[in-house]
Amino acid sequence: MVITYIGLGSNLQNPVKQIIQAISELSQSDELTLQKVSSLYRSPPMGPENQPDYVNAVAEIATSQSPQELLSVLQAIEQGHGRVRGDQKWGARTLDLDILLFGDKITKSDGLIIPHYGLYERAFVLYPLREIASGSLNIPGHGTLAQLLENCDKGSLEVLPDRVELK
Ligand code: ROI
Repeated sequence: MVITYIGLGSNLQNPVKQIIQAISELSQSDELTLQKVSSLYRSPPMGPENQPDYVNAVAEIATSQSPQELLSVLQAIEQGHGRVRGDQKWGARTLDLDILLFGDKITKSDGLIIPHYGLYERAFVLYPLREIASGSLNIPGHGTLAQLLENCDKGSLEVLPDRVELK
């Protein structure tokens, strides 16, 4: 079993609902075990500003799958949420599921870059991750989670009141 962290993001079609639904789908998947989920966070879009605010969360998952197999599971969930790929780079999306970390693995192959390139400096990833992981978490090639957070301003990242219940 490997511990992996998944970043969830949405800014279309009721983003809070999209994220809660995606978490529920992850919890029902036979291929993985959902262990922890952060609060939901709202932040203005990073990148093109002519799109709605985002809702983000981070989930901890244990899996015996390979990174590529896990990616396929995540992409199937994205597609179930009407995710259209090939649209504008960094454009609005109904659901984005990113593999942030996969144990201590570093990989760059077949469109899969782990750790995720956005992990190192994005407040909407690092703060939710810190909620469910220790500051001493190793970010392969980049020190610890606590070290990354030292250089990451919270900006206008905001915790939402919506709760996610894990059974
Ligand atoms: N901005 C925020 N705030 N949250 C995201 O999840 C997010 N995802 C993206 C881009 C378009 C880079 N901006 C984002 O893919």
